[in-house]
Amino acid sequence: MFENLTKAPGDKILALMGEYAADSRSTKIDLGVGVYKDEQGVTPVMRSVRKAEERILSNEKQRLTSASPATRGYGAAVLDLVLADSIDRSRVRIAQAPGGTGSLWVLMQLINRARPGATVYVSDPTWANHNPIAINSGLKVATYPYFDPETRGVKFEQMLAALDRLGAEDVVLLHGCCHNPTGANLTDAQWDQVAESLVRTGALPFIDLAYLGFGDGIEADAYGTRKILSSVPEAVVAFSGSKNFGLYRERVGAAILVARNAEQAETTNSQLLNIIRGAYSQPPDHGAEIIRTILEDASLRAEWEEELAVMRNRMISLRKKLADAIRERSNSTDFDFVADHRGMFSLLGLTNDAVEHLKATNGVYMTGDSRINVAGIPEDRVGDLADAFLGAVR
Ligand code: PLP
Ligand code: TYF
Repeated sequence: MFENLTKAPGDKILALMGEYAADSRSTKIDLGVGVYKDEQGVTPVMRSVRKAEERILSNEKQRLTSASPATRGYGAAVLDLVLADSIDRSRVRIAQAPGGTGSLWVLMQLINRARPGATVYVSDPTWANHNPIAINSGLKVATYPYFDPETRGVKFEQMLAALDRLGAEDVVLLHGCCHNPTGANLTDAQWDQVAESLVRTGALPFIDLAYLGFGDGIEADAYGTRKILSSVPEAVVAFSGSKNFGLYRERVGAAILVARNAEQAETTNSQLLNIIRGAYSQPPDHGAEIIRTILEDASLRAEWEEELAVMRNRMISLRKKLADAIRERSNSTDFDFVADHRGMFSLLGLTNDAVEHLKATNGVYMTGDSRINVAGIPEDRVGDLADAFLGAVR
């Protein structure tokens, strides 16, 4: 059987983690893998999460599976968080799913059932896992212009022109906020224009919402998603609770679908549930139960929002410190974009040689496309990093 297989390519981020671990220099800095880290370089378990877990463990009576991944309170709580009152819920369905990745997977499968071999347009560049998930689901992938390497902002005019050329048979994958890998995001006015374009063309918006609350706040970060969903007849959203609840390996997320009307929502949802049943039957429960417990309890929710704000503000402050340090040293505004970006990442726009140089000479690790995880910047090493970046581009 297996003798027919050739070796699959390894995962680049995992390889980078391995390289970093093997580096014996005490001065090394890890700006690679996309997990949040605090001042101590630790990815903490949030206090609100710990309290929710204690409550769950002491109240738990059974571990039976539920009738459907969609029925429990988790779904309603996530819809309240993501959509608020932007859209009539009779057209909306939600299924708890294993992480943002699992949500992307079941929604891509659903799209391929509806329109086999449809093309998903992704931003250039996008998260490395979008392409394989789409291809493995039977879909095709094409790109739309997004990141401008000159300004390190969004090439918005070109993006919009490309979206305007799409048809009702196409799918557009949009990062709801905190774009990975670039950190460059749309303004509210640009989201409005994207929504208008989608209404004109009828292309299906597919929103990947993996960092809600990591940019400018929950409400601000949800603007684009709510705008699109309240404008178009049909859409899907892959929500992840991995980052904003710090629940990475619990694999908690949700697949949300918006249909033209309640009847189509019911039919489409039956297909989604059928895909889930044939894939993994039931999603894992623990992470979802934590999120439900937090969102349904006023005091736990307030504590979670505070903890989320601490993470967000720390990333914004590190962005500003790094941009300031580089400006002071170079007398140039070339790296000011780092302070304008939002979320966990910034794409620096360095050559691969510069990335390799930083690794070899300075022990500074980032992904090969020159994406940095700003949460990995040590507060007391901002000056060293500024020197290293300037040295690498000189
Ligand atoms: N989408 C984007 C853009 C991401 O960056 C990530 C995680 O890094 C995911 C989805 C997947 O999230 P999860 O870990 O919940 O599967
Ligand atoms: O660095 C990235 O872009 C991610 C890493 O639960 C990642 O791919 C992915 C999933 C996850 C934690 C980190």
